[in-house]
Amino acid sequence: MKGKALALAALLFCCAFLCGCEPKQQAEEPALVLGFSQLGSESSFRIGNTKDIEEKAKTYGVSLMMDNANQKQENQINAIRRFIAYRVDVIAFSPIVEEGWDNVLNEARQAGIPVILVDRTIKTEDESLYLSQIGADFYEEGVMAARYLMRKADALQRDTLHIVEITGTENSTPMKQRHDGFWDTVAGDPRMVLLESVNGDFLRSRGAESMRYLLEKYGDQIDVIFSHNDEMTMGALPEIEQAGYTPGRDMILISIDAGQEAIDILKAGKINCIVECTPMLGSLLMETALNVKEGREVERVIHPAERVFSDEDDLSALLPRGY
Ligand code: GYE
Repeated sequence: MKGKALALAALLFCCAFLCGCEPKQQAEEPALVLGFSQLGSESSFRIGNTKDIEEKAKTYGVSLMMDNANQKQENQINAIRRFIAYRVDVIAFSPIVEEGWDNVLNEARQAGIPVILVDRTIKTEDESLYLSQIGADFYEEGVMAARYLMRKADALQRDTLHIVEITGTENSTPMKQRHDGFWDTVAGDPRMVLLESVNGDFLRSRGAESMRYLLEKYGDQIDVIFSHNDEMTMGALPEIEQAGYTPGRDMILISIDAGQEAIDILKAGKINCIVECTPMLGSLLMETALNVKEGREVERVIHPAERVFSDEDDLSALLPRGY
């Protein structure tokens, strides 16, 4: 026993000695320092997007400075200024609204720091203020939602469908483009009649409020609810049920994002169609930022592939959504 203990002690001593003699491992230099201003945490899309960017930064050896602006443009501008002061290699941000970025982006340019837009885009006189936009084709999402509704109208043999729309954040890219894509597509179809479009700011609470207002005003005139994201749809659902209607049957619900919670409700028959908007943009962002740092050309607009999930599909084998 004593012999064994001695042998073990000797072994431990040797190990400690050998480790001590080994050159200390240098802390690895990050591949790049990336400042990212996230716009907030308003939805499962946003939370999934933040998580994916954090995870992919680790995978790609990128040192990430992440700031959450809590739904305020002013906070995003301050974060971008901090990234400039810190002299990060690349700045990325998800602009909450489209306008009002030129000053701060000019400051980034003067400091020689390249900028990438994630998810949403901006309006600017000077397109060279950012190198690339990585995000969904929101116009196409609106088109896909409208095409589903036209197929549904055919299937139900309806002459008229009265539609209410609950839109996302005013002046944000997804709000504008989803609206345009949808209404441009149904424009030539006389069955599609807009009752009213209200703003729900992409929030569950505002989705509920909007739905209450619409139900009080239009009641059973409402045939279709086109909601610009899952969060607002899920806010609207209990209101519809409390008003005595069966969502998915008495009223057609169309949503966007396709996070797990909404997909489960679609499978249960209370949502009819969800257009995918994937928040998994982390890998594309890391690859683009690394290319930018190396001075390689990058694509101006990068859209992830997206699809539609609806009551037309068999979704039993669908993999977990991850957000
Ligand atoms: O659809 C919504 C989120 O900008 C695409 O923002 C994104 C939208 C997404 O809050 O849920």
